[in-house]
Amino acid sequence: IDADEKQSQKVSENSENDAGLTEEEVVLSNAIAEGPEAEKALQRAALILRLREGMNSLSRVLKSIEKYQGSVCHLETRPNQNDNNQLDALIKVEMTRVSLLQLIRSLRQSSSLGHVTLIGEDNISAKNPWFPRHASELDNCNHLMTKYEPDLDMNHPGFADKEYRARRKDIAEIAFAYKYGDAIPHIEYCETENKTWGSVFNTVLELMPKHACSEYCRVFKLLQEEGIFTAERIPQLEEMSNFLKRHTGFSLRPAAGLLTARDFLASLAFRIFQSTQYVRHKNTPYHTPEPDCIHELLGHMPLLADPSFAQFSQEIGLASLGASDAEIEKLSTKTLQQQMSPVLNATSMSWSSLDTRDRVNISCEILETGFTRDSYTKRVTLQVYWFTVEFGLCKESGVVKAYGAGLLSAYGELLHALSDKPELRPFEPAVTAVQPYQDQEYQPIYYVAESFDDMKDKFRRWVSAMSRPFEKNLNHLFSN
Ligand code: HBI
Ligand code: NLE
Ligand code: FE
Repeated sequence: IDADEKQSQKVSENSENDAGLTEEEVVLSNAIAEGPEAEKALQRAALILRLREGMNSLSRVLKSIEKYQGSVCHLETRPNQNDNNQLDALIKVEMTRVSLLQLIRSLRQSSSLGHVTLIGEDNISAKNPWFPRHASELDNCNHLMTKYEPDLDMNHPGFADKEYRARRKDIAEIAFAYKYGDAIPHIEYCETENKTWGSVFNTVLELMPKHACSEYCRVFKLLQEEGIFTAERIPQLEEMSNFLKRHTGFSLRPAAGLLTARDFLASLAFRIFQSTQYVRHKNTPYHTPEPDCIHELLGHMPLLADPSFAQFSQEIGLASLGASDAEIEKLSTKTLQQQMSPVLNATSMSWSSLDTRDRVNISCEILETGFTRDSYTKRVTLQVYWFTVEFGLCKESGVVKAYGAGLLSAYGELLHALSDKPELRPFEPAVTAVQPYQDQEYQPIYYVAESFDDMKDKFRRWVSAMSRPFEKNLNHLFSN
């Protein structure tokens, strides 16, 4: 295994060949040209699992790997440091990319294996990157980050509320079961949920004229006129999806929670927005740490129905396909998985080959992520999506307005952003792409575009500098 690994590390080093392309870029173009053949290639991945029922869970995981025709190359287990009845396992597998995605999908759906949690995975191969070529393949793009979930995060407003967690889980299961082409399931929202929506809705309605950009206000009114936006009830994803389709061709599919940036951005390339369906906890209408349907509906939908903004969103999505992890980071926010990748790389060498102190640290970092937020929220994160689509500000006749969805769905942060507390800086993609920030509290820094159009122009120029030799071939993938 070790010899193999050195070999593959060598291949992924960016040595240039005659055509001036890096080896990675050549392989990327070949992968596109090979099409379905490339999908059959075997690849190796490291999975880190928490086995809540110890060895019993392990045998179920191994059966599942066998079922997807994968082979196990390496397996280590050790008792969980907090609970000796639980096991932590590092399993290295070799299988086709598609089977791997299916396996991961089934591991993510805890109910199918019972009490197994996938803590980390390291399966994005620079040699043979997989990305969806058709909207139906988004069925494989539903990887969640175990970040900010109420089950894992003590600071989540719903952490102590068992009933809330059960409800959130039920709604998330619906998203896991969803397949391309299905009708979006109708959710019967209860009175509490509708009331939470109503209070956010009414506050946004009140703040909008002064603080929201004109494109947002325009579509918001349209949604009110059509009876989709009212204070009384949470709009269904299905009716919102139909509204978007008519205006920009965007549509929705349900998501179970905070998706990895890679999966989330990939869907935008197909003009599909993956939307959560559960509602934030009633105690914190003004702000919640994870995306919920109030964030998606009130924050994202109005601008996705704006043709020029929809185009911009799709371009971010297209730019993300086949992009390297580093580029995805710049396009989005650094995902938990990517933040962990140095750790995962070390881990995939083998736990036992590391010195004992490192091993302890690694175990804390990976296995405690849900609990020790501080260990990663202070890490440097890099993003453009974050400072535009989520938290962007722009000028309108000299007045600063909000267009970011994370502001328009969280009036606590909206008022903070437009107060004199945060620092406002002019928007520049190359700068925002390397801007460190904390993603757990209100942002200390926001970027202000001269105008909406200026922001989009600047973004396009920046993206065109990303090296993707196969880009010219992308169009035919989307011709249907
Ligand atoms: N997942 N369900 C969902 N909704 C989002 O709005 C969302 C996401 N994952 C990542 C994300 N947004 C962005 O903030 C960037 O990381 C791409
Ligand atoms: N903080 C946002 C809100 O409260 O609406 C949700 C998360 C956006 C990334
Ligand atoms: Fe969002």
